[in-house]
Amino acid sequence: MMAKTTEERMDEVIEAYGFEGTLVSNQPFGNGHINDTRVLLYEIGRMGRLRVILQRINRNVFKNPEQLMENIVNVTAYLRRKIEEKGGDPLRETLNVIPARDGKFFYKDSQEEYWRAYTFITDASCYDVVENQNDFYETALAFGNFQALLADYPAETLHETIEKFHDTRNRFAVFKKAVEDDVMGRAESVRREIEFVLEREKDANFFSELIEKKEIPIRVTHNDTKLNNIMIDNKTGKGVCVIDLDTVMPGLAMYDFGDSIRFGASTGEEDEKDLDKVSCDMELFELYTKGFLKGCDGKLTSREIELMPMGAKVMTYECGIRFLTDYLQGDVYFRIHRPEHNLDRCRTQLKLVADMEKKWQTMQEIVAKYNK
Ligand code: ADP
Ligand code: GN1
Ligand code: MG
Repeated sequence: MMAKTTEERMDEVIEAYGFEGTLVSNQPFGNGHINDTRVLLYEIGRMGRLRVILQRINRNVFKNPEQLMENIVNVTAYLRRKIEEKGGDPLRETLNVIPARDGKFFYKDSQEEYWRAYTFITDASCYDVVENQNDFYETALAFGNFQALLADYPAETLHETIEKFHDTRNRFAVFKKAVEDDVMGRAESVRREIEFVLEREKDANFFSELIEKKEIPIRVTHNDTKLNNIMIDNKTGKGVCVIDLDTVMPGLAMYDFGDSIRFGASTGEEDEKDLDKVSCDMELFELYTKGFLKGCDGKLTSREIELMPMGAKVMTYECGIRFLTDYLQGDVYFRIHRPEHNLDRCRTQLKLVADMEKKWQTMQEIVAKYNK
């Protein structure tokens, strides 16, 4: 049998979901690097128009989509209860998975690809750079609150959707191997970036060693807390819903704090080519620190708070390593939109690391102010 065209596959998936109404449009959506996200617009008789998110899960990245969906369904059910208890709106403040016709929370198509559908969060937006400082503060509150809401979630019931996801020591080892293998013959041209990474091996080991010594608690964390993984309400400016729950797994509070800083506190976009535009903004760093700790609602220990600057540096460094590794391996992981996209992304991350090293004292002082 001939493989189905993309259009035929879309028809198959849409049929499996059996959404009500007339499909008006079906477009790619958002700026995620991993899944294929589409927004479908339906006209439902006299009731008006309604949008739905349809995503194809990236199978290269997520080896077990069924376990992944089990995590998401359980975590969102738990969040829904917590949000209701607090008098919030669970249809808007957490993701809601729409089941397929057969009642399953995913659809496996005839080519073994996995799809899922979410209700569309209306009147809210995702951003790739901070457009106003208040928004950033609100995202910090929301990501902190996300952690507080999940503080008592039974972590041992969660599947590890990506093995060793924030194991920076392992990321470093994989990177070294990619340099040795140099399958694309690109290593020579990025000697400086490689050296930068190699000189900081001790940073790659930092959290792994603390975990081994049991010095810091393992919590349920989001693990991918960049600005475009949160929806900001268009009217109120509040962080209304934390999205992209694929990587909710046991982790460290510093990962969530750090990943938000590397993306949101940067003065440039993640793929900015002009590195003069890229630095870690200390005002944004302070704002995020303040908001995140408020959102965490006293759940973090003083030791965890003290380690937040290190979380920022290690997450940024790790992301730089990952982009560079992907560049060396031939751009097999992150979606790219131009030939050297991963290299450009890697350079902004390494620039941020260097900038944080210069501002280290200030970062420590800011965090100390809120560590009471
Ligand atoms: P990826 O893993 O590829 O980053 P995401 O789940 O983050 O995928 O989705 C990509 C983008 O799609 C988000 O940044 C956001 O703009 C949009 N999006 C995802 N889910 C929803 C939703 N339920 N409502 C509205 N927009 C959404
Ligand atoms: C990916 O899925 P997305 O685009 O929100 C990646 C993160 C990286 C980020 C870099 C599952 O996030 O770990 O930090 O790109 N997600 C996965 O922008 O690998
Ligand atoms: Mg995303």
